[in-house]
Amino acid sequence: MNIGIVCYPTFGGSGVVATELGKALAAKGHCIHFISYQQPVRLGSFLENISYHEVNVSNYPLFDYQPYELVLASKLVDVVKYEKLDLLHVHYAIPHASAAYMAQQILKSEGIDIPFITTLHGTDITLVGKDKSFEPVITFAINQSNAVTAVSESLKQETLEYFKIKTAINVIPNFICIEGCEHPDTDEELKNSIAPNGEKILAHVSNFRKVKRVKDVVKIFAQVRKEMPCKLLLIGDGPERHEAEVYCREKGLSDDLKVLGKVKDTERILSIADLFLLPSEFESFGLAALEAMAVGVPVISSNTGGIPEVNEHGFSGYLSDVGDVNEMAKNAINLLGDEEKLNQFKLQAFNQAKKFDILNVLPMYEKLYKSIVK
Ligand code: GMT
Repeated sequence: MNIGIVCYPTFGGSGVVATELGKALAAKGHCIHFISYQQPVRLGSFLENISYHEVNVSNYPLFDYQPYELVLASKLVDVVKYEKLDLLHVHYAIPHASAAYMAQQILKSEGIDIPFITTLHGTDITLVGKDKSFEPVITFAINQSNAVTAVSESLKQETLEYFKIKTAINVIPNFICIEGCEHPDTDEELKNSIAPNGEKILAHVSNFRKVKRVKDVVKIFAQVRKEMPCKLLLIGDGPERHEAEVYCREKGLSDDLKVLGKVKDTERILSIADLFLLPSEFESFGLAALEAMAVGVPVISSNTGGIPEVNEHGFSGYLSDVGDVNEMAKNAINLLGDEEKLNQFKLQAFNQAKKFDILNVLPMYEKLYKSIVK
């Protein structure tokens, strides 16, 4: 099939999922056209069956805000026509679904039929989606989609609760490529440089937005550090990063904190960790937790949104109520302090991640594509 994938090119989960999906589809022989305002970070260099079409946003001085949705829709019309696409798959409803609808209508007026699938990722529905000013457009664009998917059952239910949705929502979970994670080469040099005396390593990956509760990450770490020598790796960047760093300075934790910023090879870095922390206020899925589990790192998380569909309590890690830092720290201390149990959880985390192997998930997307392409 000839498929156009529209996504955000950044480090966020929806862009990662869209890019990895496109790469996997291309490896199976489909022709994939990524359409975005920048080359997606996970795309890397040239790959067979993949092309990238950039949406050029001009900065005409009249516009305080550039009309991205319009240039995206125009780009979609162009790519669909000239690359003869069979289907558009847009990741993240805002503004991708409405841009796809606009392109679809323009093409229809020229006698070209192009179906589009919208994949809901989370904040498009839960945070921004609840902002009433977006609601009519999101509801309309979702309902006009030829098919809709959500990355967890929880997100599907949230969507149905907040929007009047008439289209069926298919749950297709996020995925991980297990091949290559099975025997990850632990980067001993990196491990020694982070924890030279064999300290336990806790890790957190996110975009450091409020919803991630990064302060809770640091508070959990502070409690664990009272009980055993340990290090905290903070991976990613965003508005809450500075506050977390300041907190560490004030509490005298900085010597055991390593802030890595945005990195592309998260798996390599995560594979040196003993525990992953995800205390978010909300997660539709929690892809970062799945990425940690795939390299055998158990997860201490909140029990919100779609996280319980990914992290199994008492198996791949532990779940607690949002904000229950004390319980999260207690679970972390128990696990890290018992080597045998920790190793068992590391294995179980990997086994849990296997359920989300791309080999199981890719056919679900392909089946859906076939059902809407004439
Ligand atoms: O987590 C974010 O803030 C980024 C956001 C995105 O769209 O990139 O992530 C959402 O989509 C991911 C991929 O489907 C999910 O794993 C995340 O749980 C979800 N984030 C939230 O729901 C807060």
